[in-house]
Amino acid sequence: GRVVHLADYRPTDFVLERVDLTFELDPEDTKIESRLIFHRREGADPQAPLVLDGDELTLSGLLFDQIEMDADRYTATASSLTIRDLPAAEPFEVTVTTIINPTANTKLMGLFRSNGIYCTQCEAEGFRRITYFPDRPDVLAVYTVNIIADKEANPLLLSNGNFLGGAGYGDGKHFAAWFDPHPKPSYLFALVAGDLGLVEDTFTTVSGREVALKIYVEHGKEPRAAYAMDALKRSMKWDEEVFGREYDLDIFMVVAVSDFNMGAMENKGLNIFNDKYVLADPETATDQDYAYIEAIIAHEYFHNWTGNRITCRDWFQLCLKEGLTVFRDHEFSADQRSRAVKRIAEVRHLRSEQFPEDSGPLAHPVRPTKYREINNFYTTTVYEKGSEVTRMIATLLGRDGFKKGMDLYFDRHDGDAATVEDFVKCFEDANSVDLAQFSLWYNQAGTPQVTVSSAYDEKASTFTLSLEQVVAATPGQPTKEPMVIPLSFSLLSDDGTVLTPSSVEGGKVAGDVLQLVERSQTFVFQGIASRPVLSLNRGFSAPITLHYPQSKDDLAHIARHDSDLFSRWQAVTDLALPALTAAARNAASGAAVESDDALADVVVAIAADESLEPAFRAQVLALSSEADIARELGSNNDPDAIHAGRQTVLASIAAHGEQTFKTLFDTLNAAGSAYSPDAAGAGRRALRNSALLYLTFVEKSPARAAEAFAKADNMTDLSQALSILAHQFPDAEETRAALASFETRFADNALVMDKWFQIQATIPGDMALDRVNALLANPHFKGENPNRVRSLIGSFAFANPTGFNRKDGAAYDLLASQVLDIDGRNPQLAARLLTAMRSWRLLEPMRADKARNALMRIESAETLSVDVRDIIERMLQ
Ligand code: B3K
Ligand code: ZN
Repeated sequence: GRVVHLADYRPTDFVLERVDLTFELDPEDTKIESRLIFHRREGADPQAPLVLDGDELTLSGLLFDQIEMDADRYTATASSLTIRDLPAAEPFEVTVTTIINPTANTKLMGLFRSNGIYCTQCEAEGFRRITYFPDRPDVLAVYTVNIIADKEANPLLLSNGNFLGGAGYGDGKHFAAWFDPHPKPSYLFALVAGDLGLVEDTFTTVSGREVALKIYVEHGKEPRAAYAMDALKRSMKWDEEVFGREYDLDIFMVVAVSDFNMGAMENKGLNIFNDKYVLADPETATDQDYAYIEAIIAHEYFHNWTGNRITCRDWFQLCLKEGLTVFRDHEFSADQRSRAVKRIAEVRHLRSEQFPEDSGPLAHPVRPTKYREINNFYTTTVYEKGSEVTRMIATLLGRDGFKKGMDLYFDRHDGDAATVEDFVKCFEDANSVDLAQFSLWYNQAGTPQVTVSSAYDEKASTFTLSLEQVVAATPGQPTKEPMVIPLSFSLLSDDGTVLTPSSVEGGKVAGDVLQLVERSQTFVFQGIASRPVLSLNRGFSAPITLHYPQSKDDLAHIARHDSDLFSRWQAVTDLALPALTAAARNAASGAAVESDDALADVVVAIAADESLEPAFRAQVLALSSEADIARELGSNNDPDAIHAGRQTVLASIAAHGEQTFKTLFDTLNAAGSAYSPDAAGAGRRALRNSALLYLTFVEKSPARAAEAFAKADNMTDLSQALSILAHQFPDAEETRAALASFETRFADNALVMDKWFQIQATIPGDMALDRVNALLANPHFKGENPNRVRSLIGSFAFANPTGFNRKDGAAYDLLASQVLDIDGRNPQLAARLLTAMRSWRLLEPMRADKARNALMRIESAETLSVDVRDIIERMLQ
């Protein structure tokens, strides 16, 4: 539990040349023999000992150059192995033997078993749970892996790289050998053994090499891997075409397992996936599931270059691979689907997850400077804000400038363990620019607040824009420097055409992007013949909060005319937010909520506009979430009032647009046409299901949703109908019947049962806690399966604002008890669940008080993992 500081980085004293691992697999007694060849780094202290990392290990053998090592030359503890009196220059070999119990490994880090399958998770520091090793990302070596196991139980023996060969032994065992020619850090090591079904295909790379593609899933589930395979081939092609990156081994494997702490892992040549992000067919997966599978298959594949070929020098540089790779998967999905709708979804996610993190007790820079537990830094700030920072580089340098920088990065750093500075320098060198001030985005936490005012001078034909930026204090960073904020803009005339200024003074403007670089700055646009309507931060060019008081008319003008669909969506959102916050305030004070016809007009008109893609219209109809409204209100939040106010606004839009919603529901009825998971089909289903939701507000009856549930021929429609029933009519007989039929039909499908738990855990209101308690006792609930825990406890805490924030604080107590219980077996999962309460200080005082009590109960527990201790202490600071 020591704090690690970026400033303390130094290279290892010893260079690791090669690694030879032999695994003798056994469910409870797996023996690992690890032969490591080292030499002392030139210039290193000739007396320095070799210190290897361990975690819950016991040493059962140690050889030096194949001879048993003298006991006085080494010290072994559970967490380290220190070897002294080592040669000053010549290479030497250390052979370490450990014995571990994969079945007892409930942390799901290192080597563990999932449904009888042996598998590994080594990022960030799981390899040290297998054997003593220099377990840090800047130690790169070439690995040979031998796996020995019972043949009948484990016909499949997999590791990284290319298959060397295998053979049977007389005693029912067999072995396989793998060699990975690409030097890699230990966090990219993987091993899988067991009995799995296989889906095979091939991909021919741009230079004509044939790559074998293999996806391993549980027997019987092979047909559900077809979409993942398709997504993989599209990813490989896209990376060649867009980033010029070709795959570099003869084989690429994906293994799907059911017990996994995260989404997936990019191990070299052997990706291991949470099966949630591999398995899909129309009957069991929603359109959202398909979109996630496409994005995550792509993300892990793209890591082969951004993460594996070029890795991180230390874990502070995590965004170097994660932010960049998220940017790459976002661009991939944008190219495969609707770019605008994808961007809207990204921004929604950023605002609802990253903005709260960035303004709360867990705020940290995209590149942190210290950590106690690195697993707690796989955050939305490192991933999603990291991606936004990469996107801003692309916006500032333009498409060609960005490409030049990326090409230089791949060229210059292939095979390296690199830093954020290395990355930024490539863009500077390739474009002859200075990105020093821009780099503050990596180092300063907090979401910049940009306040804007504007004035038009008709006589002078000038439009004046004044901008001011402020970044609030965050933990450890009381004061901030001004950042480089690239703002894409458009000046719209009365008829919606774009006005082009003859010149601009006051700062740098390149094309349609202006750069705010000072604390406050005024831009004057010359030659503007009529009063323009300014559309600012188009496409969400900068991850900021914009305060620009625009009239309803101006927002409606943008919503009608901007050529950027994202900005049109943003304008509608800006129109709707004041209505939603007013409704929440009124609900809190008991005042009647007035309906806003102007807003309803705009929303319904967009819903009915056939010239717009259905997915976009569905995004508009979704309105801001309760969490968005809470953020807008700031502090002293009453989740019940926010919920009640939002329901009223939905009802008034529903009443206003009843005919439109009926037409949409009837005409978008896809029954009869075969289901296809493509973006267009998904968009139609999304729009139809939004129409269904609005209609239930008008009809105040579960009948239509119950009928939709009965007629649904795919999981998207089925689960949407079930959600509407459960969330709008929790006590109806139709809801009880639908939940029961869903349970009976899908009892054997864990991923679908996760949806059953999730839908019920997110039913709003005071009964939610009792429901969650009953579900915890349901025989389908499996506390050792992370997906199931997230679908019940995670959904309740993260996505049920009224139910979780009940006034008596009992739900906070439930979460506290669950966190403590889960912490005993799976600290990473426990720490992640706990972050659901990171915004507790923004609640109204009574609730905040109850939340603090629950958090203090966790803090005072006798034994806590480092993971949970780190989070709880930062949350209470
Ligand atoms: N790199 C992994 C995440 C590892 C998380 C370790 N706690 C998956 C990914 O980002 O692609
Ligand atoms: Zn990643």
